[in-house]
Amino acid sequence: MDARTGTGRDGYDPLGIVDKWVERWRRLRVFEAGGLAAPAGQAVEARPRSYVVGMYPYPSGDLHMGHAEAYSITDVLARFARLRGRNTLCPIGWDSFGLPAENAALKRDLDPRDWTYANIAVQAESFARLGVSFDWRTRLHTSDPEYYRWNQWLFLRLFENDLAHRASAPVNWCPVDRTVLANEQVLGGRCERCGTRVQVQHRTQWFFRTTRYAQRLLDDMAQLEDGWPAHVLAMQRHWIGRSEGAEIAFAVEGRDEPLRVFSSRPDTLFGATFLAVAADAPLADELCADSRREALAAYRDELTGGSDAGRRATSGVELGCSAVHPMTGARLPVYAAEYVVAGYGTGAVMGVPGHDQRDLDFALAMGLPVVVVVDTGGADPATSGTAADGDGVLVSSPGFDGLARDAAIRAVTAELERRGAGAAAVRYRLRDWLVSRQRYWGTPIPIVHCPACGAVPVPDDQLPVRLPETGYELRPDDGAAPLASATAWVSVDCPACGGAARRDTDTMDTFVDSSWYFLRYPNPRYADGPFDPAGVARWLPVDEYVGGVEHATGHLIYARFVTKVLHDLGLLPFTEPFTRLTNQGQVVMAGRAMSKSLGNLVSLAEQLAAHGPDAVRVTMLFAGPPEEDLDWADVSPAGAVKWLARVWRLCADLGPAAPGTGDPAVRRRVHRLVAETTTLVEGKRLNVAVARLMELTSALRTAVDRGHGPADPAVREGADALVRMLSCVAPFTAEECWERLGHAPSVVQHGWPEADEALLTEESVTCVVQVGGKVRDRIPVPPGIGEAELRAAALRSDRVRAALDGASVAQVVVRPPGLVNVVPARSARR
Ligand code: ANZ
Ligand code: ZN
Repeated sequence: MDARTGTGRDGYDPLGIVDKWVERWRRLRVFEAGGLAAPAGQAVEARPRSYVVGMYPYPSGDLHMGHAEAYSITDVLARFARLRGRNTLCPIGWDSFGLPAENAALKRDLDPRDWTYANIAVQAESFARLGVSFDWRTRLHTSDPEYYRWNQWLFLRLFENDLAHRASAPVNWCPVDRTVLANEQVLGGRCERCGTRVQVQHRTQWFFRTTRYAQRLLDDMAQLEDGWPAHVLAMQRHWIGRSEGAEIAFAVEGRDEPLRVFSSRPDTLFGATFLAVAADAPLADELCADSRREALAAYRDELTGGSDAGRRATSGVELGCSAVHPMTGARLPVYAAEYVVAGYGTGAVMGVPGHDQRDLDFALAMGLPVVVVVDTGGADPATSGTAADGDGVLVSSPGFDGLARDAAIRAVTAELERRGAGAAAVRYRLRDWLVSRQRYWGTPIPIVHCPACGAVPVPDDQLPVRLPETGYELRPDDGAAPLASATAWVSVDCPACGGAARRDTDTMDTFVDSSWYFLRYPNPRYADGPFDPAGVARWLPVDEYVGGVEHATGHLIYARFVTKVLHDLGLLPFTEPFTRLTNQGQVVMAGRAMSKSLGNLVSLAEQLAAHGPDAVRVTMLFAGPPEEDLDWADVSPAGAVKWLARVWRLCADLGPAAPGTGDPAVRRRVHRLVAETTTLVEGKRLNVAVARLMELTSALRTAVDRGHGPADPAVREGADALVRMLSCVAPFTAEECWERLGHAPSVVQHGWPEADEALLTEESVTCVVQVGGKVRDRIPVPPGIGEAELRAAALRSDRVRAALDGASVAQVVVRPPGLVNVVPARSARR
């Protein structure tokens, strides 16, 4: 079916109505929130507010199917809140710093700015034509100096409060491209661009101390139990990864400092047969004997960069020193091993191959002894290759044998404390947030490095530190960070001593930008701080936050962290930024994620051109629950167009309503469906809500065709209700229908329909009343009627009395609600 011609739709033109409404909504300013950023204390709005935020987009090109899905859901929630009388703010901005702009600029030899802002312009236009009810006054771009200056401000507040610090951390280095790669540019240990094996290099980089907030990030989840999906909370809990155990000190021969390890199983101490430290950390260098340096360097060369997941447990290199067991005094070898993570615990482990699988894999690969110290009744790990990690009692642990796990942990920890060789400890899997990026298109870090003063913060009144717009190389030949090539920009006077100094040449992770953008929306031009306190008081925290589950641990942890920091600085009155969270699923094609290389990319622009924005929105919302993946191969935008055309025709067919309230059965049906749809949207069961609207459409059509006709006031009432509710999912069509029903100027200004409680009681059913087995009457009764009540109703019937003709009643058989049989006494009329 060709949408343009309107074939088969009696003139319904889903594309022809778009511009008209985009324009009219703009002119009427119907999506502008009341008193957006009015001064503090000024009472502008008595209505309760609703702040509905979709995670802001990255401007990678035009909008795609994923955007359409996410913002269709966001928009339904916003429009629903608005119709229900809430002062609603649905903001929009762009996450416009980031690597793709830099890659596109490199490839096409242009300025990342031009690429970025051109894409933003295209997306903004597409959003408008998708009918998303944004309040465009909130518009912000994180790559604007007026925005990123506040990233720098935030950085400085963290720095002052000892929440930003520098430490050495590994980066992925591509020796061919001579550049640092982001983790997402490393595929299977190789450079995404040239396929070369990535090397690990160490650089001093900036971190935010998220670990200081680990326990509060856990504790405050209590506030989110009702509003966030349970699996997102579970993912965060796992990501933060609280672990209880002990820190244990092993003396190292020839070294003053002991080697400390963190173990969640101090009860297995007597099974430790080696120690291992993270291969990519300085600790390995400190422990390494001179004779082993070459071996360590060679081992490091083959380390693969990237995520922790791919770390092999079966390789390592001996460092040539020995550690002393704190209980037995045994000498244990010390290794550098890839499977030990530098950032977790102390970056060192005691290897207990009997009871830890990775230690066992390592020990078997290295030919190290395997000692069983917990009797779990399982097979011998040394021969089976499977660590005995079950419960049991201690064995071969002099002084502790026979103790079960918890008691053993307590006893061994107490003994370590007595000997000054350890203490109970809590560790978190969560790591400090590495915010330095060796990239150009990001927020410059507001620090100046002075040979005399060290790392000196740029004074607030010198912010923003602007990105140089010229005189830089995106990929300098010397392999340095792009900003280091902007020599004129880099040289600066030290803010502290005035001497010659250099700017920090890293830029910030773009997750810094997105950790607080929702605070700025109410007043994006605010110049006295990152956000307007009055706007924040009026709109925050976010009532409904919508975005992909891929942000469950990254963005949503960072935003929670920054919110808590700002709270602690006295700048925010709340500790959690997002009260309710909805995750939308992915749009896939024929069971697979859409991708250019698979050739299964569905173009949103083409879908919009073929079916119009309303049908695309309806298709996405109707396909399944918001959080589930949506397979475009299984849905029918043409079907959605047909339904919308039916609604449109229904409204076109209705004449002026006759007086009165109309057919009571139709009214009851309408009000029941309004009540159900309301509950469904509240519960975010949007696909079922759309199904109810379809049901209402059919019911009204039937009533027009077979019932009291197009003038029935009940049908008219139903069509009004249908169109108001429809405006949340298919706003363009709803507006056209609203006009056809004789209203003006926009359905947005009219409320969500209210269901009349009195009409929600169930309709009556027909009860057959027999006398002596012969049907004598049919009476309407409520479906839930009780036995005694039904009996009385049947005996009241005139027809039943006539049939009895004076005979007395011997028995009444009552089967609610459908049947009553009155048995007359034999004596009568015989
Ligand atoms: C000895 C031991 C014996 C361990 C045993 C476990 C089982 P969770 O529970 O996730 O916190 N570990 C400690 N630091 C590490 C690091 N930096 N890199 C890799 N592994 C590390 O894990 C804690 C356990 O993970 C610690 O307890 C340690 O191994 C290991 F039967 O110590 B265990
Ligand atoms: Zn200085």
